[in-house]
Order: sequence, then structure tokens, then C-alpha cells
Amino acid sequence: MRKKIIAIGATIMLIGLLLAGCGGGGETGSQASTDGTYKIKLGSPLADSHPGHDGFLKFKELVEKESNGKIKVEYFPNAVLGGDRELTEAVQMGTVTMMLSSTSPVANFDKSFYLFDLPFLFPDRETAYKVLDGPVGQKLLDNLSSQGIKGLGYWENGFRNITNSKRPIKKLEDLEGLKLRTMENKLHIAAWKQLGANPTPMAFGELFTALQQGTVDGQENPLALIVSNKFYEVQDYLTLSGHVYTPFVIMMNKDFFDSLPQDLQQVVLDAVKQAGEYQRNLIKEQESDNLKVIKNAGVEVYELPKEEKDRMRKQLKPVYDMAGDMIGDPQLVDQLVAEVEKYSK
Ligand code: TK8
Repeated sequence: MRKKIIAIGATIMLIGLLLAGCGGGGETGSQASTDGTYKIKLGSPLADSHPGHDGFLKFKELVEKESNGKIKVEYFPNAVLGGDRELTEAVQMGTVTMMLSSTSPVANFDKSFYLFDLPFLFPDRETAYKVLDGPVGQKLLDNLSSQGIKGLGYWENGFRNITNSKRPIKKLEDLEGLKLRTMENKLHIAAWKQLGANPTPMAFGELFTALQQGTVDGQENPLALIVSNKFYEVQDYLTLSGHVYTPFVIMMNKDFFDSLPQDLQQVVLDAVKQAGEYQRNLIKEQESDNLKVIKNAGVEVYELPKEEKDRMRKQLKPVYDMAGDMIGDPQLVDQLVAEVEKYSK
């Protein structure tokens, strides 16, 4: 009898230790440390010369201050922990706690994110912010929970523009045969094919070398990234096309977020929102300086005329038709279009 009681006691102790173990701090960063503090291991795929870096420094400052030190942020910029896909997978596993990615590669994890790859969707930033910070943006953040991810909010990557080293892109026909690097996203690939280019999907981290070596002729990104990653050094032409507005989505390991007490969850959400407003403003303020940097580097800059944008929209009709099936939620597409119309009046 005595042996049986000892055996039951040992089992209870073992279960207790196991529970304490998964409650203790640890490499996964998915629970509180023994001293009751929480460590956020934060990874960014962006260079520390990009406003996304300033955004994360602001986030770290806010969340450590507002949590009275209960949350500590260990921040790794410059893609030292990986690019969009690697970081998203790491956050799913909990080996990284929090990160950002462009929404386009996230569509490979949750197809509703194809929504934001629709060309010429947003007429301006203000409309984009209202849609992203409203019910449609929230729905996509909520969709991420099935991937073990807590979507926290959206910051700005921006309106994408085309650079290349072959020829000025002034009209639709100038895209013919251009070897253009695209993000690893089926809708982007289909759209550039439909416009006559020769799309090459590639991770962002490989892009500078590919441009430098001529593996691809060009790429398309917002001005802030063209400057932060010095693409202007290896490109001769820039066309201000603004063909897609890409957001950054801020993501956190869901187990970690759920392990936070309610008040600290709110501290994290508020810090992401405030740091996001700060980051969005920085990008806007730096726009004209970024253009100057590109021009001063000797890049020829062209503005894509409205009539050419209209021709591209028309040419892209099959892609718009296909997007509905790719996104897999026709109501969501209708809701998005209605929101854009409502806000862009
Ligand atoms: C940065 C990328 C980048 C995106 C791209 O990691 O891949 O061209 O625009 O912002 O997410």
C-alpha cells in the first residue's frame, strides 16, 4: 500500500514539474519566465535603415515602459533571424515570438491575404489605412489564428514601383519580356505574366545580388525599400507606377500572446498600433527624400501616365477574375471592394 501512495505522489510531482516546465521561461519564449516577466524575441527581415526598424524600436520602448518592465523585447533586425517565410514559420513554431512580413508571402500560409495583392486596389494611403484598420483587415488577422499566429496589426510597406536596368518603362508594351523579380506569390506572378513580363519569384534577401549579377532585369518595391536596400545602385530606370499597395503584417506566436495576462495583451496591441502610426508617418515624411536619393544616384525616373495604368487594369481583367477563387471567399472580396468605394469617395 505504502509503495502505491509513493508511486501516486511521484506521478503527481512529475505532472507538476512538467506543467511548471511548460510554464517556465525557455528558448521557445512562449511563456512567462520564472520571475514573472515575458521575453519577446522579435525578428525583422528589414534593414535597420528602413522605417520599419524605427517602428520596432518604438514598439520595444512602448511595450517595456507600459508593462513596467514585465515584458522585455530582444530585437533582431537586418534579417539575422531570416526573411519573411523563415520568420513566419519560426513564429508558428514559437522559436521566434514576433515579426513582420509583407502580406504577399503570407498568402502562402492563409490565402485570404491575396486580397491585398489585387493591382490598383487602393487609390491612396488613407483608404488603405481605413480598410486595413477596419473589419476587413481584422478578419484577415483573425484568420491567422488557424496557423498558430496572432495577427497584431498592419504597418506600411507602401505603393510598389518598378525599377529595371534594360529600358525606361513608360507604357504597357515596355514590360514585354522583362525579367522581373516578384515576391513568392501566385497572384503577383500571374499579374506580371498577364502584362507581358517574365516574372521570377524570389525571396527578398536574394534580390540585390540577382539585380547586380543581371539574373533578373528588374524588380518592384516601394521607394523606402529601394533606398534602404540600395537597389538604385544596380538599377538604371525607375517608373512610379504604384501598381500595388503592400502592407506589412505584424505577427506573434499565438501561444505566447494567449499566455499573457489580459492587461499585457492590451499593452502589446496598443504598442503595435502606436508604433505603426509612427512608422506610417516616417515613410510618408521620407518619400520625397527617398526619390531625391534615387535621382541623385543617376537613375532615370518616369511617372506612369494614368492612361497606361487604365490599360494595365484592363489587361489584368483575367487576373481579377481569377483572384476571387484564389482568395476563396467571394463575400470578403465584395466587402473589400465596398469598403474601398466607401472610403475613397
Ligand atoms: C521584406 C519583403 C519586402 C517585399 C518584397 O522582407 O519581398 O519585395 O516588398 O518588403 O517583405
